[in-house]
Amino acid sequence: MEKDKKQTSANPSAAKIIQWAETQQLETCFDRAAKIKPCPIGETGACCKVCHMGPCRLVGKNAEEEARGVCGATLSTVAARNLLRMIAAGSAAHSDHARDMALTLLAVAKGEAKDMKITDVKKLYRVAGYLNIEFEGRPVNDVAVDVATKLLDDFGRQRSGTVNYLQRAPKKTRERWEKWGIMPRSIDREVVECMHRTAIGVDHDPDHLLLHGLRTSLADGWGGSMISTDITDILFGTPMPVKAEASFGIFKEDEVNLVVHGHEPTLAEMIVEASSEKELLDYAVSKGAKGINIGGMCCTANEVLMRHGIPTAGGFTNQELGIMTGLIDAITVDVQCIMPAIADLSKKFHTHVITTSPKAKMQGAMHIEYDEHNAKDIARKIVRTAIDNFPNRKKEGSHVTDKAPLIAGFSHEYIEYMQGGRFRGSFRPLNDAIIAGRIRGVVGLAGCDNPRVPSTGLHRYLATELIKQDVLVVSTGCGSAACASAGYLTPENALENAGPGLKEVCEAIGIPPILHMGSCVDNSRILTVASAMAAEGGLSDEIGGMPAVGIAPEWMSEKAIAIGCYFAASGFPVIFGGSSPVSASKEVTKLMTEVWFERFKGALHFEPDPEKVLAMALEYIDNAREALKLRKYERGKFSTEKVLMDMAARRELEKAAKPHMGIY
Ligand code: NFS
Repeated sequence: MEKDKKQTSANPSAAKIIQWAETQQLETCFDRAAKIKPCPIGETGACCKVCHMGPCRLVGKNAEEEARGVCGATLSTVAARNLLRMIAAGSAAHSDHARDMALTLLAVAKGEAKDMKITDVKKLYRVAGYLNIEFEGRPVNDVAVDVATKLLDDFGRQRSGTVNYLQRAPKKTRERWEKWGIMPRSIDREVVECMHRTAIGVDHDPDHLLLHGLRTSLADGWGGSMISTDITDILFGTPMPVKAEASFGIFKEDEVNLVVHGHEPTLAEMIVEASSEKELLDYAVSKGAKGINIGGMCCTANEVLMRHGIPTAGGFTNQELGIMTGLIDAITVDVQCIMPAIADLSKKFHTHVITTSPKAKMQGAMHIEYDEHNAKDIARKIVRTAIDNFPNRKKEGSHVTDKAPLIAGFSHEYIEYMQGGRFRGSFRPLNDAIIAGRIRGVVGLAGCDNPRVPSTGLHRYLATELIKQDVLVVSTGCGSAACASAGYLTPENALENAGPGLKEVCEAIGIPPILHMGSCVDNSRILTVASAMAAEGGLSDEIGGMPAVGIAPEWMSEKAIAIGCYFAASGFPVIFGGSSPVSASKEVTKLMTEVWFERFKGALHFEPDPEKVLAMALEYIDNAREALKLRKYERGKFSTEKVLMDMAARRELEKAAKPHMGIY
């Protein structure tokens, strides 16, 4: 990472807008990133500011051995504490979002949130099954009340017990957690304990601190994030493949453009519904527009893209650039990954930035507060605000017209279904394809895009190289947006770029070689898929040891750290791009790589060189194949006995087979 060089985006449309911004003296995160060099002490984890005797900077030649804070804290204590606080913040963000989803489900089930309903009853029953809640013969809303109540217990459980969904992990994975004492008790408790342990003068043992970090991250992955994914599916539908478009060309010159940005899907869902109401469409026409065009940004985009095919303008680094098209009449934001810069920037155009969460306001933005009890009316008010602003488009922005087609919507349920149909859905074909060497392994490519690198470029590079090497890529969050804007999320990409084995698999099922699995909380879907693969047999009988790796090449958010840690604790080797926030301490680095790998078969590495990231991922995959005694991966050579089912074969099976109810 060249931290003082101005970067641009690897997406040509974005790069065009960045260039245009320069000619207009408009500042972007790319300019600010070049201007602000990261503090070299804080960047490496060597700065302690948990009390006011400092901040203490633990630097010097032998800092790890000799440097001490005023209280005597060592560098490894300081680095571990800093990481723990990142995990706490990241886990808190996902899980607070999840709490709101659980409260919404409760309100819907009790009839207090009349504009929403339970859309996917089958998913509700599946979740009730995980939670040992009786569902047969009971009114749907009663089941939903019990489900929401039981999941809400996961946030504040005070005494005995652990987070409910840990039971969905393979037994062996759970045994490792038990052995090392990292079964999370409840989400809020683990987050609070992180803050307690890292306060001045409490926990000073780096290993002990980091183990609690893993426990907290598991509360995020198998708690908050998984809860959020499930409840969002129950309320708004479990995703299945859907066609859509990505990049800045999604904005329309002759329609009202309203962007939903942030993370929580509820208001965005209401806006999508409201935007097709006749009254509002007529109102838009009365203001001279031909229609109402909803677009998404960041992870809210992924939520509505997965369920409704709403187009996405991209990930984190695109938010200012979207406004610079001059075509956005209003942009709603709720929580997380929202740059405060957009409030000022919007003043230079006609765009209204509308904050909607009671938790998050911005100076200079309009505030229309969301309330689930009155959701649709609030959504209508927002749509109306955007329509009213349509005639005010004045400043010529940087209009770009490029957009790419994509297919999204690969929920774990659909991935199971596509491998055998409604009654015989299973993970057998995927496991067999890996065993046969058609698919070398699986990589979860996720996380932010970042203005300190050619943004989205690292995602693009790794996605392309991995599929060439017959690695199936599953993506979420801004990683998905990066691949989408590049046009990679299409079955044609498999034909053109995938290695021969992966290509065959993709052709047989008709899928892209990169499967968009949703928003950042939907990384939990990857945990579910990995657990299902372990249960299916033939590979590892736990998540650890699978030929599977997690990569977040452009990470920047604390949420990414929490995700990296819950993947590592679950048994995935994880590789992050960029610099390490604990690089000052060799001891902490060793704990997170070698020691975690011994204990959990997972690790968290930081590697700035994308070529090395790729090599490391392939090495992990090949080593796992070898340890599982699978045939050595050789491009174009695989056993032919096991063939994936095509559509016709799947239909045949469906006719005869009995229903299949998986536990995952
Ligand atoms: Ni997740 Fe990164 Fe933010 Fe979503 Fe994008 S920046 S950690 S991917 S939008 S949460």
